[in-house]
Amino acid sequence: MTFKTVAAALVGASVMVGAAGAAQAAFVSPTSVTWENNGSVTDANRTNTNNVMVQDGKFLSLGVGGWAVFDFGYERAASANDGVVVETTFNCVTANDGNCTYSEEADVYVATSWDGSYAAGTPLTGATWTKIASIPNGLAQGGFSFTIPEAFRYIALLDTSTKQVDGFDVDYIAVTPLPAAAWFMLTALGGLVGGRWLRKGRAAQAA
Ligand SMILES: [Ca+2]
Ligand SMILES: [Ca+2]
Repeated sequence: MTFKTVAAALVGASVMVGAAGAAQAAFVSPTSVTWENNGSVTDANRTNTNNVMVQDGKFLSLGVGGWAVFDFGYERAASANDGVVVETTFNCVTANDGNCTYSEEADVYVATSWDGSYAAGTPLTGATWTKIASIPNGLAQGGFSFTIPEAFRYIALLDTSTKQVDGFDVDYIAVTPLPAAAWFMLTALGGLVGGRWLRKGRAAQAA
């Protein structure tokens, strides 16, 4: 392999990675939101589930110990999904534990299926929920990103706040899937470059 060929292959690789990166940044909002008011959220501006669809400062309050389930439409494969949650806390000053001094927190769960059921006091039912992250509100004002390590269709946020009656306030939630086609390109390219190096190595040995 000449130097020019190597350079061309590397330029090609960076273009492909760039394309994949752009695709990965495409945010997908939930197709529906199920939220159960636990009685502690009374402001009409905090009870609209559509508020989570756009990052705009309008939010859905979970209520202390409350929860919401976000349906992302269909089961998504185990690899290459990231999630992001934006929380709103006015005048947040982040303390050492990651919470604002006005602290609110939520745990993140995922499931591939959910029967839609819930029960007071045991909010996460009707599915095999797996906890994948905890979000302190001080780290979520600009967006808290987390990796989703397994297949999922549903994401649930369960409020774990201890003090503030309105609980964790969800301004925005989305997932950022990397399309299968992008993975295919990267894998194929990796094989191509690797194969060339391998052949070069063998040629050197033969000489
Ligand atoms: Ca808040
Ligand atoms: Ca919003």
